[in-house]
Amino acid sequence: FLTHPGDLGIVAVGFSGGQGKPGVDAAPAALFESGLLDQLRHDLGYNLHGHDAVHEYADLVPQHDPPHRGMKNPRAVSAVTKRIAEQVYAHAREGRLVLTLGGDHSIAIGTIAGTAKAVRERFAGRKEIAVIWVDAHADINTPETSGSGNVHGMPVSFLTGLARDSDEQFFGWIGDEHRISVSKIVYIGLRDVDPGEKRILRENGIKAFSMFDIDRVPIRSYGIGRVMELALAHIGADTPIHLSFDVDALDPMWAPSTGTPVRGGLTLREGDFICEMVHQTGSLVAVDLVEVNPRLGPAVDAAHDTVRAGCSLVRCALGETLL
Ligand code: NNH
Ligand code: MN
Ligand code: MN
Ligand code: MN
Repeated sequence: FLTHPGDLGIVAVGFSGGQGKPGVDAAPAALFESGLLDQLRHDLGYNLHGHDAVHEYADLVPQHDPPHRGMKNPRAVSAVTKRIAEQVYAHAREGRLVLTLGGDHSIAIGTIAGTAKAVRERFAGRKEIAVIWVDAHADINTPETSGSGNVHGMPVSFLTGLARDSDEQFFGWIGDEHRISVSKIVYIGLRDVDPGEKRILRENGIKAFSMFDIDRVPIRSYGIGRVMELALAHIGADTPIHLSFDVDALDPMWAPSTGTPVRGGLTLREGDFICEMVHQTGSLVAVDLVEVNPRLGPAVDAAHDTVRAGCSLVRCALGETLL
């Protein structure tokens, strides 16, 4: 799918408006400071594009942004994700693999909208992307089922059309060309899913592998290897893949510095393995790494550990650890 597989478009998003905790906007700079760009350039040999700026989108964030249908910062998140969709689309249209560094997970509204549109155009509507969503959470609340009003818990409902708004300034800009079908999403790592989200997953027959499925206890669980086989089989060969990785999928032991840590998660090795398996398909078109918050965490090393884990996931998704 990639016309230039060695070319990597980078979108660094310093935005935190999809949730309430400041600091997640500082993740791209922290990842850069820890040497991620040099690793991608020198160790992995990518030609980087767009890596010199961390975007803050200050011009798109209004002074006054009262809730709409219970969503917090709705105008800001809508406008910023619309811009991100354009940025990701511009890279993908050039045949580049696209790496987006968040920022909170609301930004996936933009990244996935951008790749979905680029892939549809490239294949004249004959191909659709699949999305592998690695997360402790399903992020498929509608504005109406959400208990928090945080848009980072809603991106999948807007991307699938389960949530819609006709007003341009409240995600009305999302068109059919940006959407993905519910049959093309696979979740991995779920362990904190809201009641309304469970109903949405069930009613739409959405493929999801929870921590139970990944468990190492060989009862009715599969283990991560079998889960990845099943996940990729569900997507099918020759399908462009967008990997959206929320660092809170990892156990807080590995990634403590994140807004909503949930114990009982993936080991770093399992996270890396997911990324390696996806890389190995040769079908990867875009990767998001989100919810690293270097300002949070219990201990002094927490932020450092989380940033390092994030770098490791990205390098694995981009092929470093495969011989
Ligand atoms: N499900 C909750 C909500 O809708 C929490 C979402 N938090 C996340 N998602 N970090 O990945 O607000
Ligand atoms: Mn998430
Ligand atoms: Mn999450
Ligand atoms: Mn490779």
